[in-house]
Amino acid sequence: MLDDTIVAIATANGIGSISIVRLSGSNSLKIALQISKRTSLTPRYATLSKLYDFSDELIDESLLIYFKNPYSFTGEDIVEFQCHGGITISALVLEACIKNGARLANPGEFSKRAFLNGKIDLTQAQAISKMIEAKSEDAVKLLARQLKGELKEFIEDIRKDLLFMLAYTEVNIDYAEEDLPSDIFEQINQKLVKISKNLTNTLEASKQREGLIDGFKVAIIGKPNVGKSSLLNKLLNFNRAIVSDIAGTTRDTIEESIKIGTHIIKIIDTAGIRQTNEAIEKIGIEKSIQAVNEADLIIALFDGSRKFDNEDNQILELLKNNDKEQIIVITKDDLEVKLENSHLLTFNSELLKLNTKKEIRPLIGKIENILNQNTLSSDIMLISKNQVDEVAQTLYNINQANKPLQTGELEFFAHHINEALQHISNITRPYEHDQMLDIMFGEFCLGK
Ligand SMILES: Nc1nc2c(ncn2[C@@H]2O[C@H](COP(=O)(O)OP(=O)(O)OP(=O)(O)O)[C@@H](O)[C@H]2O)c(=O)[nH]1
Ligand SMILES: [Mg+2]
Repeated sequence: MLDDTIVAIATANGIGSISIVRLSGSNSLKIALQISKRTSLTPRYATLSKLYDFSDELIDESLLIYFKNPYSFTGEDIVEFQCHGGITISALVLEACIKNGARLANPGEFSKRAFLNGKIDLTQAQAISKMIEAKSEDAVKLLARQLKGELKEFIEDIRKDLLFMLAYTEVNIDYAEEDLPSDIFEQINQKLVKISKNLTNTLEASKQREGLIDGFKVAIIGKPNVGKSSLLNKLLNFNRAIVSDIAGTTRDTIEESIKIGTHIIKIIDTAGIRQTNEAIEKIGIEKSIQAVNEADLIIALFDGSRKFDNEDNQILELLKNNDKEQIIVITKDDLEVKLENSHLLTFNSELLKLNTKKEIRPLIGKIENILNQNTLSSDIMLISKNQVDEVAQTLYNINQANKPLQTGELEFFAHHINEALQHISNITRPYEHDQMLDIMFGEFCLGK
């Protein structure tokens, strides 16, 4: 039900100097006046006021801000209570609101109302939820662009072009051709080519930077005993993983978060990969391979103090068979060199020699460079799987529409454009065909 009034604690649940309780809905002002025993609140003014519970006992003195509809985040009447911090005071204010008729909001319900009231579209709603969990400064900046409406405008432009094509094609199918501009199909063709190019770029840019929003994953791999766990510990600056000279020490993947440059990344230490009949080690090795598949960047370790062997070769094969970013490291640089580099020189990337007991700054620098390459650009970016899927479907239909346009099979062409329109609209605001055609026909003013 949209006309009930919802309430929630908007700030994180914990100790802090202020916590905010937020009401939204038609009874927000009435409830706030009851709790504060005031007769009015001026919209957009901060009013210092005492607050009382249902049995008239004083619970806090807080700042109240009233946002009158439609000039609020949700488009409804909103009142925010900026109470003193901590868990207890905000819980008391929340309870007072509920006793006075508000309902506890469901997760995301404020944003949902903003969407339903047309204050934000789906791209902006998604940007808000991702922003809260953003793992890097670049991700925040990108999401801020999206919140401002960058993706929304990009999609809107494509939508308008598709609608233009569809409207003219349907008119052409249904009415006489002489009413239409003579170069209409050339115009449509040009728009089609432009959209296809833009969407292809967007998909590619988004795939390259997949880890930007959810945090990049970096997997450390290598045969047993090369020094993977030693490297993890060094990166974390504490002894997180057991290190020993027994091959097969790490049995399970170990995931930790660290900050490199402006990025919070997930670093994964894996079980050494080798042939084994040992059941548990086998499961661990399967998880290592899974970590390789899920990672954005692979750090592959080779032991400089041992000769290149079959186990190293297995790691090389893994690297050759995927297109992830890779850093090749030769470990134990302090010991006598026995590894023949020739096996590793098949790779384009330079070999980084490391002694994990000493300095690993060159490696950190290299990781940071790779992460930076995969971050901000002026390209339009998609931030979720559903956006990527919908754009891919749109692009598919745009490309399918090309042939029937050339051969004059306008029904087929219209079918694909219509499909494209449905998919692109799912990103911002699901679309209803009849309604939109009415609008477009009105706008085109064919006057017939
Ligand atoms: N001299 C030297 N020894 C190292 C270096 N890095 C690691 N080691 C030693 O190599 C041995 C294996 O190190 P780990 O970090 O446990 O190796 P791992 O790759 O995690 O091994 P598994 O978990 O068994 O796959 C330990 O005895 C480490 O102390 C290094 O840079 N120099
Ligand atoms: Mg280990």
